[in-house]
Amino acid sequence: MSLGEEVDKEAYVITKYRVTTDLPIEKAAEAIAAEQSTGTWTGISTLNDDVFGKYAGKVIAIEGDMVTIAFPIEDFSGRYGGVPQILSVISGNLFGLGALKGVRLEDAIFPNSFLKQYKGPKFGGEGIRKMLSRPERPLVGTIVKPKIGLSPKDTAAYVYEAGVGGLTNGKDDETLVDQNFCPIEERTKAVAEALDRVDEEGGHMMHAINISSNANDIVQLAEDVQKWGAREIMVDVLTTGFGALQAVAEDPRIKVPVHVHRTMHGAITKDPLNGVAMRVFSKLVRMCGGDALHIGTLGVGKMEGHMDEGLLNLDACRDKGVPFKTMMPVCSGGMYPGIVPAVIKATGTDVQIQAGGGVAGHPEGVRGGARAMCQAVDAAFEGISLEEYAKTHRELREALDRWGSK
Ligand code: RUB
Ligand code: CA
Repeated sequence: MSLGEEVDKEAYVITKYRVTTDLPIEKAAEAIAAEQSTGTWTGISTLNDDVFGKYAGKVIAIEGDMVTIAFPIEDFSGRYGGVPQILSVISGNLFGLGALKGVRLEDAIFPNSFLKQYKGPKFGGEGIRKMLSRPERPLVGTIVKPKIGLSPKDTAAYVYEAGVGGLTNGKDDETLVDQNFCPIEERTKAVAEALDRVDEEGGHMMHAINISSNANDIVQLAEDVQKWGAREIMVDVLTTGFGALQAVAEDPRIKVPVHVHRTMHGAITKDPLNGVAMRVFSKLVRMCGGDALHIGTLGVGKMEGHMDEGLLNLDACRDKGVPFKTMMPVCSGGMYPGIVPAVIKATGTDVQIQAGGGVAGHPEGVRGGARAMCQAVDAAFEGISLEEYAKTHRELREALDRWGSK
């Protein structure tokens, strides 16, 4: 195979790298292809033509600084290995190559026959919508704030207020798991009781309990929190690991959706010339069974991120070309009512809009903040301007007065 040649898409994992180097780009591309497949730093007597032909990564295109490399599907492990082994090939040692000033894995395209080894989301966006009896409108969520420090009782009180204010989703923050001030068993039970009370008052809400923990604990902990009444669980995928996410999501005993947080992704995804694009992680999360995943606020909220990157993440959640249910994309990070229409305009309505400070910081407290977020979502869904909607919706008016709009 040579540059420009068509490849059999079922026989290769196709990867795209943005490369910054002083070497001729062809040489740099070959170095990546070799390092990540059969190569080492010098010629070796044990590499014969047969092995090279079957297993070597092949540079199939170079456009500007973008290099496309096809890795034979045989380079990827079968029964054992999973995403850890995939990452080790497509985003492994190459980052250490001295010849490269920068390299960023922008995309990875897997053959559908390969993807079929994975189960994907058990519930997906549609399943979550069904559980919440909310077929069309964007889901509206909150992250309990302050992110740490509240007791189980105070956490449950927050969740109750959010639920009666109309929110569909709540979640623990990414750093809260089982600290002394808020043990997970007590918190899960208290939140479950709060959600039951929300149901009794006509609401529909789920709250994701953060179970991010060690590999030898996480599946058992998922089962435990489910037994204690959790309606959803949360995994910080990059700190906990894709294998752990997959183990939890694929466990047949787990019958609640998995909300996936991407804390730490910025360390890897933020530099436009080095690292791994979030889109690649989004694809892997979907393979491993995440039902909902943070995708950023498409350049609007506090976590920066570019609109284009956000749209690529969105596409990874919803792409119908892969054999999995779609994931619910979660827009979160510096969200408040005034920016909801701009975000929904970019994402469409099949999205979870989520605010922590933008709910808890409302002048009327959590219930008022929940109402204001729901009102903003309703206005955007119905195509009414926030200013117009706020004439008849007090909580939205107060939110606009406090935080403005974009
Ligand atoms: C947001 C928050 C989440 C961020 C993470 O809180 O707690 O951790 O969404 O960022 P707040 P991302 O609403 O108060 O800003 O979603 O980009 O991964
Ligand atoms: Ca957070």
